[in-house]
Amino acid sequence: MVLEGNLVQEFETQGFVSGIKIFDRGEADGVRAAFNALEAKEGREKCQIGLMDRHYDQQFVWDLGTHPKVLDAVAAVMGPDVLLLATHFFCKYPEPRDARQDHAERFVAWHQDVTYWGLEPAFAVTAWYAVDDSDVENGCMRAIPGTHQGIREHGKSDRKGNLLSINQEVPVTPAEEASAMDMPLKAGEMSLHHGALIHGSNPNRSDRRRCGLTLRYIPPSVKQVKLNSVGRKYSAILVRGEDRYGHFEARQAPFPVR
Ligand SMILES: O=C(O)CCC(=O)C(=O)O
Repeated sequence: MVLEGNLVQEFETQGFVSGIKIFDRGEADGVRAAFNALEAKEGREKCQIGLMDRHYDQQFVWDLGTHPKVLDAVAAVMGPDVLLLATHFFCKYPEPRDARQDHAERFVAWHQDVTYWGLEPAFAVTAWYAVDDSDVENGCMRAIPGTHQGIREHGKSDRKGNLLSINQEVPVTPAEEASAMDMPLKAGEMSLHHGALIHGSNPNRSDRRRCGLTLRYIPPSVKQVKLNSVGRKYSAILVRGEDRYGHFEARQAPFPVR
């Protein structure tokens, strides 16, 4: 059992759980080597936030998105029927030390994922898999516990360097800011967060890369009623259980499930 009962309860009250072990060191190194090869092909600039839905052409991404341990954990908090909606790498590289004045450190502003995804009901679960060790120094994921109970209006960040697609940011109170929790992970571990949870991440102030792969899941009862923030209609693949709704066009699995 990947997620014990108390962790399911933690997810329900906090909106996230962290430190779920998927792979041991050796297996995690294998995933990192596969990502390194992709990075060498695509270049660092693109790897920051430009690698979307690579489960359609990268077997290692597909293998992660359909890994039984990942899906057991997702199903524990979401229910037995699971669609893989999207995948997206978030890579923050060490910032130049001799930063010029106009250099803006890359960070991820506070936001709720489902705000701009056009889903109804606005619900999804993200598994954030650590390709690299991810800690406070290199800008691990952070979240404000218990903020997943409703959608708030977002504005634009007035800070340069926000990696989010349309520079969105949700205002939070000083008390909420003070209650934020870090989610450090070793490579091969993952966290799960609710699509309405307020989360983000600070700049990478280490000399190490911080790469995470987000795997986005929804139950088949969710439909897309509007295009997402980048004008895109999702396709979704059933990866666990049954789809009794058929809201998304059935799409073939790109690789066999291992
Ligand atoms: O990787 C990060 O720092 C942010 C990821 C994120 O915002 C997300 O999973 O929605």
